[in-house]
Formats: sequence, structure tokens, C-alpha cells
Amino acid sequence: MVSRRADIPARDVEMQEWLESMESLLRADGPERAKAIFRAVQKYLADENVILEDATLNTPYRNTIPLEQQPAYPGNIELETRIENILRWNAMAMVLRAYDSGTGVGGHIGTYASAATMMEVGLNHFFRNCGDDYGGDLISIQAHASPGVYARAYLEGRLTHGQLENFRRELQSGGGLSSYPHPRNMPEFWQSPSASMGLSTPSCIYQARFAKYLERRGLKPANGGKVWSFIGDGEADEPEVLGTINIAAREQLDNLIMVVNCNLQRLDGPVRGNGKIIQELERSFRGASWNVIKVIWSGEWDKLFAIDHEGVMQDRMEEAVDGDYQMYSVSSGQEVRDHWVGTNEKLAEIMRVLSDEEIRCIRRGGHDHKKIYAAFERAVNHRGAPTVILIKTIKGYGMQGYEGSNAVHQKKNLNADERIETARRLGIPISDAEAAEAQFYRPDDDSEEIQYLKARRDALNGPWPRRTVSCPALTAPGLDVFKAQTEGSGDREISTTMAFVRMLAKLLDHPELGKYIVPIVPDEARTFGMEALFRKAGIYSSEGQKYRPVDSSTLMPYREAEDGQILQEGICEAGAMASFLSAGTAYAIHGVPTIPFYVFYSIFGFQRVGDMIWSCGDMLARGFLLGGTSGRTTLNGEGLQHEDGHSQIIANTVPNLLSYDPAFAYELAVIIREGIRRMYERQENVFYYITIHNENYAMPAMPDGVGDGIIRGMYCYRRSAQPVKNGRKAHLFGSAAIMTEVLRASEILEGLGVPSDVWSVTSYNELSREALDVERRNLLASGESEAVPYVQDLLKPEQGVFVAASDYMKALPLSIARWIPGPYVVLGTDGYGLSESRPDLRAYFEVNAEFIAYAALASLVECGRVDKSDLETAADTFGIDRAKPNPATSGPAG
Ligand SMILES: Cc1ncc(C[n+]2csc(CCOP(=O)(O)OP(=O)(O)O)c2C)c(N)n1
Ligand SMILES: [Mg+2]
Repeated sequence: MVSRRADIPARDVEMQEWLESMESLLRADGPERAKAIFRAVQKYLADENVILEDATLNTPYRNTIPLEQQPAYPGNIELETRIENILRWNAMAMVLRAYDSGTGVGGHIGTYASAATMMEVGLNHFFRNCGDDYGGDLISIQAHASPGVYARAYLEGRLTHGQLENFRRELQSGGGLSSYPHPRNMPEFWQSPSASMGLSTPSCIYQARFAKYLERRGLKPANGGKVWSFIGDGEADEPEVLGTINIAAREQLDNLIMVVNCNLQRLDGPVRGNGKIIQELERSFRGASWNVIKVIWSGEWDKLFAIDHEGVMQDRMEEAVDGDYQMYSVSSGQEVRDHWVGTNEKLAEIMRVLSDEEIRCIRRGGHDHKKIYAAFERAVNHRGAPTVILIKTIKGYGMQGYEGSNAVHQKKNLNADERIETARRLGIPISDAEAAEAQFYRPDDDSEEIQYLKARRDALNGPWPRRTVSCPALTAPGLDVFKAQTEGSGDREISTTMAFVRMLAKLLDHPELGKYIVPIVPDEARTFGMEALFRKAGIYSSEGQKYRPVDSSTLMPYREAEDGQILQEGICEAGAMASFLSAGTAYAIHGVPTIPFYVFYSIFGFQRVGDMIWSCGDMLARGFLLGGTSGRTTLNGEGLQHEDGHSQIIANTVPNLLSYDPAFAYELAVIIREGIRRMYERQENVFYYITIHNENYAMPAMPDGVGDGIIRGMYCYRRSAQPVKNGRKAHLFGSAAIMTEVLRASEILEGLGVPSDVWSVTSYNELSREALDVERRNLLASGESEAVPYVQDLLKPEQGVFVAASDYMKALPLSIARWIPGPYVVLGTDGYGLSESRPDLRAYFEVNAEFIAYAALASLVECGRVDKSDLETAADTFGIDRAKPNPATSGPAG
């Protein structure tokens, strides 16, 4: 007789019989056969249009791995618990001492308290560093658990007492510790940043994928290495998390293990008070074809499951919501029993096995070493799909009086009695007075704890975290590689985007650099004219190409290949950025100097995935970001959601990002060559943002002696041949495609007898950064230094008026205003874009040649060099409407 479930009525004989047959099948032929038959039944029903909508997405609310499949634990749990308690204490002490210092620098206790056991099981038994025969694991943790990581490094003797003392005080003598994992600030310690919730998921997914890409392309040995990604359950609400899990399954990333710390709480309160976050996440991940492992209950529950023959306890587990479970974590055993059992006599009977005190203390799976070990072991051995482990814990576990409370996330202080009580409970052998001061505790080097801890890490190739960079330097190519660009295009009109694509093709062909180039596109290759590269370099696909592409007979087929070089990310800028981050950090993670070129619609860069660009800076990524179709008026027709006139401004907010807005192909060539030299030859931790455009014009040959100016941000492109009369002289600054307007404006002015020099500004950002740096040095030298900023020095000999025209907001040219030696008018494209032709857009935004010439004349009028009547005449000739509303604040509708 089949063990009868309570929810099946006794009189439903038919259902009982079906279940009995299933049971005998299972017992006789095993689970695989049972599954096959069940699937056949399900398929039959589907063929009859009877769909079991929720048939397989959720499994019961219990551990995925049953007791009988649980492996033996290979470590010493008693000793590991002792070590864990010391870590818990020191992690808490760091935050408490930071609190006591009165500096208000903050810190978190609750997250690590809930995550400690899973992290310790990983660190003692799984997380393996790179070794002779192993590629090395990349582990990303919940940022707020960082105190526990520091506490461990302290026990290992890798961090000093002083550094712990200076948690969150990085400027203190002897060094401090950053709040969260920040490779930028602790480059020998942290490998990957995670403090901006949600971003570590795409980062880890694409790191796992990029490792496979490197293996398939023969750039890295296929010697394993897992990516472990720990996130919070609240964090899983960030769209980047569930938004990127499909690709991991599609790419069969069995080198990826995500662990969600399901303590059922986020910062303010429950994650899903009225539901179950674990079941919800299970559905999402299973729906995306991940291997899902749930760790919900500790070993103490196993004896209850063993007597739950009718599934009454299981039913109650399914019924209770997270809000109930959270309430249980703060309640007495009696209260839990009463609420849990209610009027259910059968359940009351089962629960009688435990005393009230045992009920109060009964643990969740996330605090049971054996349950965690079983899950981790199964995950590392799973093949063909990524694994997510959903682990149920209590937030602030062990913080008596606070665990599970809604306020626990923000808890930064305990009173003296609570500290002493905590130290006692954790078995920390320090005096009451020391406990009240939250003194750190470190056992002797030859103690059992330290010996064990070190031995375990030695067996796993050394301590974690550790960031070591061992990557060969590349030699930057000579500028002659880009001869086609430096020689100019003759009469042929091309855009900087076309010039870039040709340069990219050249680099792909380069004998030494070629294999390291990683072109990345988010479904925009055709927009940028890159489709010819599909055939040449191939699109990376872990499955190769199982179909004959529709355009196979053309010159530019859509070619996917297992060793394809292009990363075609589809319409997913977050994913593409994560690929850029992976390729840009491969020098540190894998010792492979890949050079990413990520080309995207410039408006969907900073304002769409700016936070990821920020974390590229944190993770010391290298490579080239190319903002295509850039310029508010150069991308005509596309309208306000596409026309970018501000990304250069935002780019300046990323301190180690160099940004350029070049006008000519040769400028682009000089900048890219210099970028390769700095990032891959000199191995500097900078990266590049370059805007490119789709306006075609004849690209001039590179004049002599302008290389340095291009890199520094500005040089004189064309001097006027006319002599200066009555101080009538204009200097026109142009960048990118607006240079065409500036050149035309210069001709207009020349025709009016106003000599004008044309200056190409490749980077206002570089100019202003350098100038501010020089100014600061002079300030500190209190008159001893007379260093002059580059831009000031360059323009010092010049007289006349200065007019800058940019396809970006006026703030960009304005950023160098203080170093201009005369009247300075800035023209730019403040305001929303709109759908129009290029000439009409430029007239509307007041950056066309006529307006530039008008602005120069107006400035000369102010200086008394030109008569006002001449300006009036010019305004009429140029068609300047002086009653026109300001485009910065109006639109086509007025
Ligand atoms: C993008 C972003 N938004 C908000 C925060 C602030 N924040 C830090 S931790 C946290 C709650 C985290 O909850 P959960 O992910 O469940 O982790 P737990 O601490 O519960 O383990 C919040 C809102 C952040 N760091 N990043
Ligand atoms: Mg949480």
C-alpha cells in the first residue's frame, strides 16, 4: 500500500491506485524509468491539449538532496564551528569598534552572520585557487559579508590587527580596509566588486562564459575553474539578476555556481512576507533550465521527515509563508509550536518529538555544514548546466535578540552586556572587559584552529581572496599599421565609424595582437557596418552553427562558430558590458591580455549601464568602449531617445576612463594605438571611451607633429593664411563631426575678412583633467611652481576671440574656459534631440557653420573689433533667428 498523502481523500480509490502503480514502478525500476513513464503520460495529455502548467517548476519545500544521498562530511565540524565562531566574533567586533570610534563609518553584522557557514564550507572544502593543473575559481561574495572575509584573513595572518581596527577607514596609517570588495582600493586582495546589488550576477555569468570562450579559442587551457557567485535574496529582485540567467543555461555554463543566501530579509523587512522567495526563485531558475538545489532544512528535521508518512508536516511547510518563518526566528519554542501546529492533531503528534527548546533552536539548512556540503558537492560535479543553490538562513544568525528582526541589517552596535553575552556564547576566550570593548581575538599560530584553517587553504592552493596579476605585456603596433587612416581617404567620404571598423579589421589580422582582439556588439553590428567581420572573425557560439544561414551564399554571411571571435550579445547592453568587463579583466583573472572593443549606440552606454562602467573602473578593466552613432545632431532622424549629446560629460565622471571625441580617422588611429600602448604594453589600469560618428566626409592626411596634441586633447589643425587687421581674429574649436561645420564657419569668416584658425579638440575631458592637476600642484607649491596647463600653454600666444562648437552639451567645452586667453563662446547641444535632418538639427541646436561664424562675429563686436552693423548684416545673411526659443529648454512643440 502506497504511503498515503493526507491531501488525497481515502474514497478516491482511482487516485490511490494510480499512485500505487507509480510507487511500485519507482521501487522496481528506479527513478529514471519512473520519470520516463511520467513524461510519456504528460506528453499524451499535452497532445490532447491538457497542459500541466506548473508540472515541473516547483519541487516540494524541502532539501533537494535527501538524507540518503547526503555524502559524508570530509572535515572536522566541531573545529570548523569553533573557527567560524571566532570569525563571527571578529567580524562583529570590527563593526562594533568602528562604531565605538565615533567616526560614524558604519558596517554590517547581519549579512555575514547569516552567510558564515556557507562561506566557511566553501573556503574549507571547495574554493580552489589557480595551481599548476587548475585554472582557479573566481568567487564573488555578498558585499555586506566583507567583515567575515577580513576576519578570516586576519586569522591567516594576512591582515594586521591595525588594518582590522581601520575597517572602513582606508586613509589611516598602516592602511585600512575598504567597506566592500573593491579591487581598485585593495588590488592584491579583492578580485571582483559586488557592492552595487545585482551587477555581480551578470558579471559572474559572463565571466563563466568568457572562460569557456577563451578555452574554445585556445587562449586558455581547459583546466577547469569555477565561478562562484553569492548574492542575497533581496538582491535577486534587481532586474540584472533574473534578466541574465537565460544565457547561462543556453551556454551550458557548468562552471558557474550561484548561491542565493535566502535569509528571507532585505534591508527594510521581508523579501516576500506573503510568499516564499525560495519557491519563486526555484521557478525562475528551473524555468531557465538551471540545475536548482534547495537547502532549506538542517539535519534535525530529518527525523521529523522520517515520521511524516502522510506528508502533513510537508503540507504545513508549503503553506507557511516567509513572514511566518521570519516570525518563528524571533519567537519562543512554545509560540512557534502553537502557531505551526494550530489545530492539526497529526502535526502536533509529529512535533511532540521535539521539546520547546529544541523547536526554538532547530536550524535552517544554511546553518548546517553537512547540508551545505552536500549541495556544493553536487553543484561542482553537475555537468551541462549552471547550478543555483537556494540556501535558507536566518539574518543575523547568532545575534541574540536581533536575529531575524527587521532592523537587523542596520544594527551596528550592541551594548556591553550583549557583547559579553555574545562572546560567551561564541566561546571566545577573552575577559568581560575585553568583550565589552569588542577586542579582536586571534588564537596562537600553533593552535589547532589556525593550523586547521591554514592546512585547508594550503590544500586548496592558498588563501582567498587574493588578486595576482601575471600577464605578458604586448607590444603596441606602430602607427603604420593604420596607414590607411593616417594617409587620409582622399576624395572618398567616410565616417569615423567606417575608419574604426577598418582599423578593427587590421588589428584582427595583426600577427601578434590579432588573437587577443575581442569585438563585442549588442545586435548593432550592421548599424556600424561591421557585418563583414562576421565572416572574417566569426561570431562565438558554444554550439557552433547547426543551421545554414539564410545569407550563406552572400559575401557576408551570418557565420557562427565555436571558435568565433566576435561576441554578439543580442539586445542586452548589460550583458555586453559584462562581456567587456570579463574580456577587460582577463589579464588579471586568466593572465590573458584580451583587448575588448565594445561598440554600441552611445546613448545606450553611460545612461543605460553606467553603473557597470563604474564597476569596470573598480575592477581595473582595460579595453575600448566605442560610443557609436554619437552626437546630438550627427545622428539625424533618430530623435530624442537616440541622439546622444551628453555621454562625454558622464564619461568624465569615471576617474580612470580616458574619453575622446575625434574628428578625423588619423586622430582615431593615434588614440587607439596609444590606448593599446598604455593598457597592454605599459599595463596601466585605465580604459578608453571613444565616440565615433556616422557622418561621411573626406578624411585628411595626418599633418606632421600633431600626435602629441591628439593624445593630450588639442592641436592646431589649420592656420589662417590671412594677415590679422585691427585685432580681428577668431579661433574656432571643433570636435568630431562638428568639425565639418567649424571648417565651413572658418571659410565664411575668412570671406568676411576675419582670419580664423581651426583647432581640433579631441578631448575636453583630458584637457581639463590635466589643467586641474597642474593648478592643484601649483596651489600646493604656494608660488614655487609655475607649471602651466597644456591647454593654456598651447593657446598662450594666440590673440582674438575663441569659439568652441561641440555636438555635446556646452558644459564640455566650458570645462576648459578658465585657461582660454580671451573671450570664449561655447556652442553645444543642450536639450533633448528630435527627429530631423542633420542640417536642420544643427541649425536648431545652433551649432551649424552659420551660427559658429555669427558667434565669432558677435564676440568680436563685444571687443570692439567689428561694427555692430556688420553683425546685423551677417545675421540676416546667415538666417539667424534671434527670437528663436532656447533649444535647451524648448522642443519642436515650443
Ligand atoms: C543597487 C543597490 N541598491 C541598494 C543597495 C543598498 N543595500 C545594501 S544591502 C541591501 C539589502 C540586501 O538584502 P539581501 O540582498 O537580501 O542581502 P542580505 O543582507 O539579506 O543577506 C540594500 C538595499 C545597494 N548596495 N545596491
Ligand atoms: Mg536577504
